[in-house]
Amino acid sequence: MARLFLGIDSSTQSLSAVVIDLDTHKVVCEKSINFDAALPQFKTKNGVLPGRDPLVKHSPPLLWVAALDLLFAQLKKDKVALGKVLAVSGCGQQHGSVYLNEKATAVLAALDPKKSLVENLDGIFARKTAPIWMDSSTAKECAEIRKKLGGIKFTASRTGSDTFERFTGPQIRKFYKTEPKAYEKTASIALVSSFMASLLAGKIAPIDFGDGAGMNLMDIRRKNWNPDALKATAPSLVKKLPLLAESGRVIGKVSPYFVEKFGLNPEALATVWTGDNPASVLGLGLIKPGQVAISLGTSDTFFGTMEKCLTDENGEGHVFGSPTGGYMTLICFKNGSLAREKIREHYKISDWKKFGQLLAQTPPGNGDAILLPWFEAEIVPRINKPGIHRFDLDEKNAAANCRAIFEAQALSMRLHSQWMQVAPEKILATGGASNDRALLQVLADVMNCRVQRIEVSKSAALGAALQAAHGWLVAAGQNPKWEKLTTGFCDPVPGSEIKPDKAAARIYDRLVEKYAACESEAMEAVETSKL
Ligand code: XUL
Repeated sequence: MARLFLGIDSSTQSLSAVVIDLDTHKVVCEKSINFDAALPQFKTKNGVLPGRDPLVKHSPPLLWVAALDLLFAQLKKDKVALGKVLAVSGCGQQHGSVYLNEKATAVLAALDPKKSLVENLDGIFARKTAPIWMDSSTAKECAEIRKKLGGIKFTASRTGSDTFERFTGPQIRKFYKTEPKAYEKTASIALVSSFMASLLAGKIAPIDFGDGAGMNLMDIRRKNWNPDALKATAPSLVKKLPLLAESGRVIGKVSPYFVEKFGLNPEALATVWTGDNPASVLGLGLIKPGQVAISLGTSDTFFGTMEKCLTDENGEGHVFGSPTGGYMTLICFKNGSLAREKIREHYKISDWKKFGQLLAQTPPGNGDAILLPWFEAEIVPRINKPGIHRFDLDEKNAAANCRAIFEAQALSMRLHSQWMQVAPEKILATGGASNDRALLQVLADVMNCRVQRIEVSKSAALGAALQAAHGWLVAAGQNPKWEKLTTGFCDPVPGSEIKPDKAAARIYDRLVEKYAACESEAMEAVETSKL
């Protein structure tokens, strides 16, 4: 009998499933439910409820619940062999929080298959909506918690990150301050990931070390709730938070609801879910310490894996527990494709091929010219006031500006990932802009390491399916190796490897120093409003 494993990704705009076959090492099915299109009655736009305050971003948890019913119905309709699924795992958009009342435990334990999941769960919420990762309305709470924890460096070294508006601790504090009665009625606080896992398991699920690290509440080294962080956030929090556990750990058998309604294997195991980024790290095959992937999208994201826990004392990067047991880091640069496109538009360059040709007319290092492309407020480094800064760079020189934007982004990644103390052997590049060889060559030269493209469809849901398989094998008393488990699922694109040019790499070893100095100068000037 085929050994199938189901991974589910509960993301901002959709709920996706990937089913893998562990014997053939093949993906047997991929399915997605788009929230706005499939469930218009929840009135979301891109999965988020419209509202008056642009800083507030919430979603209705019942939307995710309804989508889970639809997803399973679709899998059944497509004749996916749900009866052969041995374990289910998943991941969720990080940081979002769901507030449950005292009825939740009993309701979860007795889900009635004759009713929909929404009808079953309607009465279990202490808060109708869930703040999600796009919410940035908690600047005050961030400052309060950071202060109580002893500043940026200490907050980051204890919880893995400085306080951030979207992180769950500051969100919980805001809820406690603004709706104290509803906070008091909250019996249990879940993350999106642990909430969805609870539906599958039919009981309150643990939060894992990956997603738990995105809360500013978990001790990143000891992997338990940090009493000081809990105290700095809200009262009685320890009673409201579930247990912490490693992702993929078996919680129990799946709820009979899914067995009776959709024909899921009654012996299938429900496991602990994780965050979408930790799951993607797995889905991209980053299973050994020191492996790095860069996703070149609207924002550029740097993912790295580390064996030991090091934290960023500047508080710019995040450290989460990795599903493979060590640690992973996530550094998000907001001015990614967005900034590249702005430069292309500014110089009226028709396409990326032409852009690459212009770039090739200039030498690596660009004659020491530097561009700081903060078209939007930047996350890394923290820049609240957008602005473009040129140092020894002529704005009229289109070719030099084309090179400058790519070099700036790669130099910034090199500079701001130094705290990880990881010298990658190879960087995997993914996302829309990873098709651009000119960009990847600059990346290889600046990082002085090989760069190869990887294209994995639904990497988060795939990571979750692999996590389900791992959890099941562990529960069966085996000692599965991640390397063996991931073989064939996430291989980089053959023939796409780019080698660094040694002479160019030496130039960038020097230029990164100048880049850092320009960055400090511009940041100081922004702070003192000289620019
Ligand atoms: C990570 C973050 C986002 C969400 C997106 O810190 O906020 O990547 O996880 O789903």
